[in-house]
Amino acid sequence: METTPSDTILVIGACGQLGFELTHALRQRYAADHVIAADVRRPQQPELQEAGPFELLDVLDRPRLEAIIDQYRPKQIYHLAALLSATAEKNPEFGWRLNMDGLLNVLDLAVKYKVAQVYWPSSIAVFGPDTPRQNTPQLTIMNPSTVYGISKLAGEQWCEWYHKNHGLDVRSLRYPGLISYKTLPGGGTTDYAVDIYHKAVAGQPYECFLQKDTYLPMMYMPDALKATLDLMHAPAEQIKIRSSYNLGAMSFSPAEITAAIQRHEPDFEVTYKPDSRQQIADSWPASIDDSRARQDWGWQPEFDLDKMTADMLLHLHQAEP
Ligand code: AKB
Repeated sequence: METTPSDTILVIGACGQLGFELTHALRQRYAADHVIAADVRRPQQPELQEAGPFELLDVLDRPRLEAIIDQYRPKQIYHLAALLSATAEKNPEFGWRLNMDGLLNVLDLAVKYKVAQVYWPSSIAVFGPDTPRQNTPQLTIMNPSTVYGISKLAGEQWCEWYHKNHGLDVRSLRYPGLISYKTLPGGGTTDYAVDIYHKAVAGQPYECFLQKDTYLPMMYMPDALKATLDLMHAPAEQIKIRSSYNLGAMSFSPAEITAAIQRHEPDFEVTYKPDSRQQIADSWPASIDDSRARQDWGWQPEFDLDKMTADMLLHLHQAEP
């Protein structure tokens, strides 16, 4: 175990796609009872509650958040609760409030209670239709066109502001679409790249909500976990960017992921029926330049499309009843 009793970690949004796996990874790495999982709803995955402490928490309920921080005195907070791009577009007022006020509650209380480190995820959604789409640089035109993207860009600036003005050690990554066999995403534009594997394994055709040639940056969950933990463990002087780091691993289109799956499941069929998420995808980068993350703290992904596809299909088939 790499921990002492004071090394308590609070994960807010622990029942989500990333939160569930990150909580598990942290509990594997540290003493499980020092990793406090918190979410607005009770976990559907019983292990999240059985393997360590669990607290019901709406991050917008500041007194409750403060009570939890006061009780556990966490050394680190991972604040992951958010509405993703497609859902926030349907509920812009709540999307803005949750994504913005939730972050400000966490940053403010982290300063008040001298929390040593805060992690908060940003996204490729901070970029917009005016951004160069290929190999999108760290610093470039942003102009996001979604509520989610606007909230992530504003959140990045707040992280930088808290670092500069309060010395808060807050760190962040701009995740691409995340793909996992353990958890489902909820309400994102990149969700098709998870759904498609589930349909393939179920032996059913898939109707894709993006056009076949829409390229987006994507990442397999083990790489996302590694990036997050590597970033958080890097010495503070190596963290030169306090807004959020570009992070890349692979980039593919629906046609390419279909072909990768068909190399294992030749009868798998995909049709295309773009919906409102197409417009969001069209405003995002097709690929990401993550050279700053590679230079500053040694980021290096392990999974490409073929390696991820083999692993996803293996695990999803193993989980079949
Ligand atoms: C979404 O599609 O909204 C997210 C993201 C790229 O941040 N997966």
